[in-house]
Amino acid sequence: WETVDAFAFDDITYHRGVDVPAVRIAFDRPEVRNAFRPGTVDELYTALDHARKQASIGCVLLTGNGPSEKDGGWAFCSGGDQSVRGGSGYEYRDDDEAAADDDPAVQEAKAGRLHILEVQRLIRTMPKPVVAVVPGWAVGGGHSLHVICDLTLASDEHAKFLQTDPDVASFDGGFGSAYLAKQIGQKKAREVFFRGKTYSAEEAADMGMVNEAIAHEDLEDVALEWADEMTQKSPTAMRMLKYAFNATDDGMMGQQVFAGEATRLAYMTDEAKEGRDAFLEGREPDFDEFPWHY
Ligand code: 1HA
Repeated sequence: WETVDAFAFDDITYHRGVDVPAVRIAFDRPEVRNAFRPGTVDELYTALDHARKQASIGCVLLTGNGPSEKDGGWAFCSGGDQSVRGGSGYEYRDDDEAAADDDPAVQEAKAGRLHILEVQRLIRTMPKPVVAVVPGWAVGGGHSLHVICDLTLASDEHAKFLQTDPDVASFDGGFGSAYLAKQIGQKKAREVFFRGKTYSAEEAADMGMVNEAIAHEDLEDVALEWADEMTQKSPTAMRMLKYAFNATDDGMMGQQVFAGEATRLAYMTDEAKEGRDAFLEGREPDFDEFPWHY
């Protein structure tokens, strides 16, 4: 990996593969089990959006750095940082970088943040696979993040999957719960939230929310191998497949995202060029040479 120099992040790290056209984005707050505060979410969004826009990048690995220097614990992400949870969401406090915003109106709008949901939507709609690489705890909003990723690989030794949302009076009523039910079934998804039991990587794989449990020391290498495989495939086919998998669960937005790519493909045809050229040349379009395919 090499560092992506364009950014100076505090709460995450961002690397680009040297041999594989993938990026590695990692939560970097291991002392709090990689909990996210508003600035963490801002940085995560920036890095994901940057990765989304790189034509040379075909895969994103999302993970958590560790272990904690305090107690050796590993984490993917433990969800929202409860120490900065205010009356209506998570708040910029102390040294949280993104607090620096002079416009009072914007400051007010940013008072209580739940914008990890914007990150979820970005992961969902970015035209390349995002793999959750889970080296330890995936808890609360961190659990929901792994759920929304296209694939999940987890450490067979340290990964633990836990939903604490109702313990801390929070609830992800979108992808974190309802989409989880599509992955593991209604009974199991309700158990995950209603009981708050901790599941191992093996159990999570058996349930269908983890693709594979991997030996801890091999986790990142295997993730890179999967990225290597996926990035050798046709970018257009991969993009269309991701959006096809999403479409039935994403309503009109799912149709819009899928159809947008169909439009892009249609724009590449001579038929579309004739439509454009006729307008620009101020004449009627002539589509006679283009058959009504069936
Ligand atoms: O549900 C949502 C949302 C829903 C809709 C829209 C937006 C949402 C945004 C966020 C969320 C949520 O994420 S709600 C759920 C919030 N997260 C939690 O309830 C998890 C809280 N943490 C734990 O349950 C445990 O810490 C753990 C299972 C992750 C790990 O346990 P372990 O290994 O026993 O470690 P522990 O000693 O508890 O934690 C190590 C340190 O990390 C502690 O700090 P220390 O005593 O060393 O100073 C602990 O306080 C800190 N820490 C862990 N998780 C968090 C945290 N600090 C702040 N926030 C955390 N989430």
